[in-house]
Amino acid sequence: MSNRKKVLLKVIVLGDSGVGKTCLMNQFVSKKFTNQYKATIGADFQTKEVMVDNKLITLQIWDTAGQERFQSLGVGFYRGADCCVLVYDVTSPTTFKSLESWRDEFLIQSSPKDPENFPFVVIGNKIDLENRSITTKRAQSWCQSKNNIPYFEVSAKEALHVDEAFATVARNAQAQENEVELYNEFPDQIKLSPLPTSSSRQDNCGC
Ligand SMILES: Nc1nc2c(ncn2[C@@H]2O[C@H](COP(=O)(O)OP(=O)(O)O)[C@@H](O)[C@H]2O)c(=O)[nH]1
Ligand SMILES: [Mg+2]
Repeated sequence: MSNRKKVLLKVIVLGDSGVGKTCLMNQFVSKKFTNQYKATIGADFQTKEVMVDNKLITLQIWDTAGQERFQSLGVGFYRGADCCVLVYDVTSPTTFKSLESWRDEFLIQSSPKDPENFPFVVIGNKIDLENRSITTKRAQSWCQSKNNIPYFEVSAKEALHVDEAFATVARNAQAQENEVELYNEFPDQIKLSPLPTSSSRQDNCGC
């Protein structure tokens, strides 16, 4: 049954201003890159259909509109996300350091059911530039320390590895969605615990 359902997965892209979030999304969705720097205004998200394990899914990718400067994106931005992409610029150490607070902010704002296993993907962008300052090893070890977040180094400008990164985003978002569906399919199981004894009933009174 669930195979015939249309699958729509929400992906949000976070990271400091200027790391290339909008360019990455445009490269992935429209295969376009523009050097013009302009804040995203209007459209909150773009969609793209991708195949994951022979199944067509629609990714709804949410981009910020410049408000990331103030880390105030509003709860609607985070709500119902199936995957969170954290982006930094490999030539900018500050943007790398910010990954930690973007991850924390996401977990606070979206409060996923299973925070430890929520699918993040980290992207180091602008590898076409000469002056990189964060080594692959350093970024990888941060990702490993956060429960093995998949890590990709890309260039939105040169269209390097962008599709690979988003293929993993799609696959992991899909896996997350399946887990949520499974959980929702059998809600009655939650009620099948034995009746509490009088002492434990006091413990569980919810006061
Ligand atoms: N060299 C290079 N510049 C990039 C790349 N991606 C984005 N940029 C530039 O970085 C600046 C910020 O990009 P933008 O997508 O607006 O960043 P955002 O604020 O995170 O959305 C723009 O001037 C882009 O042209 C890249 O892969 N390589
Ligand atoms: Mg932007």
